[in-house]
Amino acid sequence: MREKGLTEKEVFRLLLSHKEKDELYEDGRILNSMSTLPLEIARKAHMMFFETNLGNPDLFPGTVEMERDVIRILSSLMHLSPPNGAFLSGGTEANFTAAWYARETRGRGRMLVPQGAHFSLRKAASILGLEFQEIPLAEGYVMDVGALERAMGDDVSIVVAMAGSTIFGTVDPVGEIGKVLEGYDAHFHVDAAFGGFVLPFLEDLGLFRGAYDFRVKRVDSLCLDPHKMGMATIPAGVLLFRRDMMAPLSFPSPYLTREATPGFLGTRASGAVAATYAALLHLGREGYREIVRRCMENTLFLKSLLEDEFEIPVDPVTNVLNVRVSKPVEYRDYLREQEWYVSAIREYGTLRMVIMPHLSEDVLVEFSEELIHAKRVIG
Ligand code: 0PR
Repeated sequence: MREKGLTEKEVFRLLLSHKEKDELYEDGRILNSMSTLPLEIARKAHMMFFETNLGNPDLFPGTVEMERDVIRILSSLMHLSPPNGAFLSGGTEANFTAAWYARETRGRGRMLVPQGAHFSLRKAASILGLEFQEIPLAEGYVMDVGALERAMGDDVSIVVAMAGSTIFGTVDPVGEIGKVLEGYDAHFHVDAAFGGFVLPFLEDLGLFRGAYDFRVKRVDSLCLDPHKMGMATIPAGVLLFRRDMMAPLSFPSPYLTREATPGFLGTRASGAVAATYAALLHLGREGYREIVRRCMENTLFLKSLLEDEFEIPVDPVTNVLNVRVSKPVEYRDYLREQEWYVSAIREYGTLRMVIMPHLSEDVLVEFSEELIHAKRVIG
């Protein structure tokens, strides 16, 4: 550490030099991210509450109220009544918390997830000492319910279904999975980190049918991320649950005014809670619907630009598009040299593009030309 501090001007010059190296969502060349430029009002709300600590709720009852409102609004969006949940830092912490609860209540059994489920689940299983087991996918890249049925047993602690999967954006048959689980005690968690802020609005638009949330009675918990399609700031994840899950995950905190503190984190950032609150109130259902409509239109537009040149393994269900390529990593690296960012999915031999709100039609045309050019170069 330097002995004498720098002036504000000097520090900002350094900050700027780092910022200049970063990519900007605004430039529209980021197609590998599930986060986007937050709403302006979310950014402002975040700044208003950046020093508030939700780990010390007695000092910040106003922030606690906001958190409760967010849980109430999102519970209603996911058909959970009465409202019940926790504001966390993202999908990783939410998936971990669901698995943690399962282990505390069901013991150290197996965790069953569909193949290609987000790696945060494998991480949670590793930390918690659960046996991680992948269930193969059926047609349409969703969990094979028959295979799940064969894999089930009384030693399963938790089953996870995806509603908007990371790789394909697909939605597992949550209702059918719920039926399979009826005879078992396993915890049933839905990872809607990405799809939670997409599917309700696709339903409004008549573009998606099927239950993925608490309308399925067997669903115990579900997570959705305001810092993905929720247009809020990072770090924002929400875990909703039918029965209180935090009680078994609470630990004595005698020197605080509360006797027990729930969940994994201690000091908890509140800026993203305020940002989520602001985004939800400002956009309303109509605002989110318009954002999702545009993302979905853009996804189908990009598909139309690419489908003559590339095989499309699955018709986009949400705003995620995969195209089959000969060498995914080479394609990704080639595109990165041209400052286009996509994900290489080695297991399935595809490139994945997430069509977030920061992407425009013009940019997608430019991108498709570059990708088709890559095919000429790489083959
Ligand atoms: N569940 C699902 C379905 C996800 O897609 C993700 C993240 C998570 C859980 C974990 O959420 P947090 O990252 O908020 O904890 N999906 C993104 C992805 O893997 C996150 C991401 C994006 C990671 C870009 C790396 C990256 O370069 O695509």
